[in-house]
Amino acid sequence: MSDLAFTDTARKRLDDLIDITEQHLKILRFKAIEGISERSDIVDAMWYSVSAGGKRIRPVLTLEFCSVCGGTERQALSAACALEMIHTFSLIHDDLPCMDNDDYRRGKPSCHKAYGEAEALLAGDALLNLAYETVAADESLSAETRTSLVCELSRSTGISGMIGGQVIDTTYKGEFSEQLLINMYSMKTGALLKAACRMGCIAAGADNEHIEAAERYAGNVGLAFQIIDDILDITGDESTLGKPVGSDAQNGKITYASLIGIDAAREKAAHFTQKALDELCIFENNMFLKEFTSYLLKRNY
Ligand code: GRG
Repeated sequence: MSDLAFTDTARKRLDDLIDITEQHLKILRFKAIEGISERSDIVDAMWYSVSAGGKRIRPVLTLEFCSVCGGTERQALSAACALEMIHTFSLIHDDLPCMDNDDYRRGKPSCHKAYGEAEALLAGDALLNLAYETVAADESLSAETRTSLVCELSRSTGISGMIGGQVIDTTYKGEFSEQLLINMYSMKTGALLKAACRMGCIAAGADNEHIEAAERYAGNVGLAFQIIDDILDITGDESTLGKPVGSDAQNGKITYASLIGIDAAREKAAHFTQKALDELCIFENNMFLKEFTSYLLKRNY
């Protein structure tokens, strides 16, 4: 297993990519409220959650895959922000009383705690729609690229992606096997990460060989990421995580960590991380992606 340190150069690159994303999200916020005459609580609720922080992993991956495929940041920026909006939407809905019923997210009261349940539901819905609009209305991209990006977004969030995974998570009453957990994680967490990496490549005009390698990379990162998430839900520190720990056990959820034990789950996460790293060899200038991938495995938040 490679054990790359997160160097100052990689830290600086990560901070820059997060900054670029957050600056553009602010611009999109102002564009979104143009033409709305009344101040709306929904707009506040949407941006309360978007601007609450978060690791911005999906936009970072989109921007970086675009870069390693020879594209510019501008080419991937609307895709990156759209992904963060959809991700934030999924967190808002995931915290609702009818789902995980969590009171804290990203170190703040969850959206429904701050704004009410109906407002949180609608803020999530509005973010999903704004995400599609953001990509579809980006006139700096060709119509063909925009169509491909919107297809990636809708497929990854739909019934064969994030929603499908969440359906299994919330409704499956049978016994969870390791394979069923892997399938659920691939849909619930992996699908949006796959879209993030694929969309970066597509925005840069990359060929199928690179798009498919990015997808395999993301599939493995998604599994490692969700397994680490499970472990942190048992061993993590609430103030560092910015959300409650023990939520899975409280909701009676079987996770990879509870099924096979924390140490074995850590080994699995390392195994999937190595598989992800192996997929990066066909990309030039992949040093940041390699360091970032290893950094995700060691995260404590
Ligand atoms: C979004 C179309 C759509 C439907 C919603 C509620 C739901 C259906 C899906 C839930 C998906 C979900 C919450 C998956 C968990 C993924 C995960 C590990 C989230 C945490 O991601 P981080 O750690 O969060 O990147 P931050 O806060 O850092 O951005």
